[in-house]
Amino acid sequence: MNARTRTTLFAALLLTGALLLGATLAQRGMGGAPGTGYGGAGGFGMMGGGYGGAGMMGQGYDASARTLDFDAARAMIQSSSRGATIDPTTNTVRYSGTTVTLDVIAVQPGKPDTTFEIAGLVDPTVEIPRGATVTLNLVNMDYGADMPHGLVITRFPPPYPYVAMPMMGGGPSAGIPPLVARNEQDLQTATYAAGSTQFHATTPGVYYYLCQVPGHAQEGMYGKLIVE
Ligand SMILES: [Cu+2]
Repeated sequence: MNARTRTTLFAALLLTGALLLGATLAQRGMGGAPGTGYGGAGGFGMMGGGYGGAGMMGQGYDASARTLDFDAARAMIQSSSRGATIDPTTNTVRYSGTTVTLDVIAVQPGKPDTTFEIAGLVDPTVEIPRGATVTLNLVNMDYGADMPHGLVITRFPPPYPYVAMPMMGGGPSAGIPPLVARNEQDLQTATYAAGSTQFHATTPGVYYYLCQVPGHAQEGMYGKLIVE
């Protein structure tokens, strides 16, 4: 970890702490499991204050965290294609129906650094039908103490500055706070932090999903999300 990455991590911790202020929602499924999030007991925050913006997509502020083993993380890579129409040419993943499960991998092994993978595509455009209830799952498969990754959905378009969050005006509509990197280099024996949240895609339009860890969205860790 060099000085810059240490600074990045520290900034991420500060950011996460700030987001926890005012978070009062009951926590769900977060009781223990060291290493699944920041701050230990009670530390894996709800989206409360900082995320309670305009509610453009409604009810996206609750999140829960858990730890997956390699098989479970791999199963999530596989399930990320389920129910989706995948177009590698346009780098688009389209979902249909009223219930959508959106499985997102942060830095899937074998893919580029500082990216999201959905259905095998890197930072794809995601299309979701209007009115769908979306379960958003994120697993961080990256390695390195300086490699937490989270995900927020916002109207705010790229390019993103080093610290993207304050630029978002009314705030993100949904998201998952940063998840720690996997705990060891060996993929088979490592454990992986995962988080989930639900939101309703109530308002059509163009949104963006991005990693809120400082520097990551600036480096390109984002994609477009269209509610049709
Ligand atoms: Cu990130």
